Amino acid sequence: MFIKDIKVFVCSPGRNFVTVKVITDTGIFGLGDATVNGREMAVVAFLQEHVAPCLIGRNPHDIEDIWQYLYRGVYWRKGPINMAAIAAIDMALWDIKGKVAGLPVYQLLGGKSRKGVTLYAHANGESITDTLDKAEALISQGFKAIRLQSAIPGLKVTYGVLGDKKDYFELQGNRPLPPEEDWSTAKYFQMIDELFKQARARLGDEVQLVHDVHSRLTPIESAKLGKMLEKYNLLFLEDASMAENQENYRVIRQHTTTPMAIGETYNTLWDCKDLIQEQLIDYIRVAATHAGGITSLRRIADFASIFNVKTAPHGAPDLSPICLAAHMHLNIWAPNFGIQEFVGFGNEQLQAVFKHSVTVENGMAMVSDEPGLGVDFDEDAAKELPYKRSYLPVCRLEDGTVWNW
Ligand code: GCO
Ligand code: MG
Repeated sequence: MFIKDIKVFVCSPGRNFVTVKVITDTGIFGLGDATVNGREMAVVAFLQEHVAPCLIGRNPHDIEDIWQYLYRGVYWRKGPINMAAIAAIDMALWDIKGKVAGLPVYQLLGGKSRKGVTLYAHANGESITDTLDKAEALISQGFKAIRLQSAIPGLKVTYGVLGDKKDYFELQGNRPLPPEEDWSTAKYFQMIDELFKQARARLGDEVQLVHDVHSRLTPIESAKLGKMLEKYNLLFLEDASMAENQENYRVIRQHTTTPMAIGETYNTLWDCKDLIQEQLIDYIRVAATHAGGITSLRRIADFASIFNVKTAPHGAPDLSPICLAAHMHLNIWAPNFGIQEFVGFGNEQLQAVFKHSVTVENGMAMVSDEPGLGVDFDEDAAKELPYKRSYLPVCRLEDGTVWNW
């Protein structure tokens, strides 16, 4: 069996997605997600020009050797574009191996460690009341864990709060240049305690609560926030501060017992090695698409398990259903799985392009027993929805200084 062709597609069913199809001489193919939001065409060119030519003729079963060839074998390691390309090839090869074996990928990883995959859903509101109305609706659908984001009074836009007018799955702004958003730490601190105070009063103590700070705070501000929210017993605070300098989390950890989660922008184990090894975080949120695929995420999960760090894979709408499928197989296997972020299955266009076999009931997702990853990609439907240039927003403080988005 050998790799005969590698096709790269970019389509926009509401948002841009980069999809890789690895085709073998037997006709069996595998699919991978290589989407890097706002940098899609860089991954397409990288895959077509620099990765695909090296793999034609190779045995698709050599997943580990191909991973090492593309990572260790290359002088230019790491980086989001490189690792997304490696990730997509890796997912596609696991998909092929499963299809050849007639087994779902989780069986190749070692089988199930649990019945189903617990999800956290998003409640995003224009006000605290609006956010909690949405949270109540999700709880009544069976969700046991909810991420709360509420608009910050006095700011034009708040991360994660799109209102009812916009579809979360649609292009962020759909503008040919990056939209701008504003930020004020002082205004945020005026809102955040009240959000969780009212949340516990209305939703009770049982529901698990999560909040994404989206890296807007300095380490000492994160420490203050964690301490302030301790009484509301969060499952975790996500991306409280940037951790390009992993030492930052030592400052946070010295002051608060609120659990910390980070990792959605990380590309390798090296980006989170110290955070895990020194037990500065509680959940590692790396995504298969952005951190080197199933081979790499399996390694990160195993490393994290030694230090009591759980996995909580990124599940934003800019990861394609192929990535969600890869996460599902990892989640059902990983002994140290924590929780999966979940924003729904997207609009009709998205579901027409990507066919998946994940089901959700009572806040829990089930992985199907289809061989491989259990996803399919409709090339014709994708062709009807061409790529549109789009950017994530840029953030500025109120005095105009560029800040972390
Ligand atoms: C999340 C993320 C996303 C990101 C998006 C950027 O926790 O779901 O923070 O909302 O902002 O994936 O590409
Ligand atoms: Mg996040």
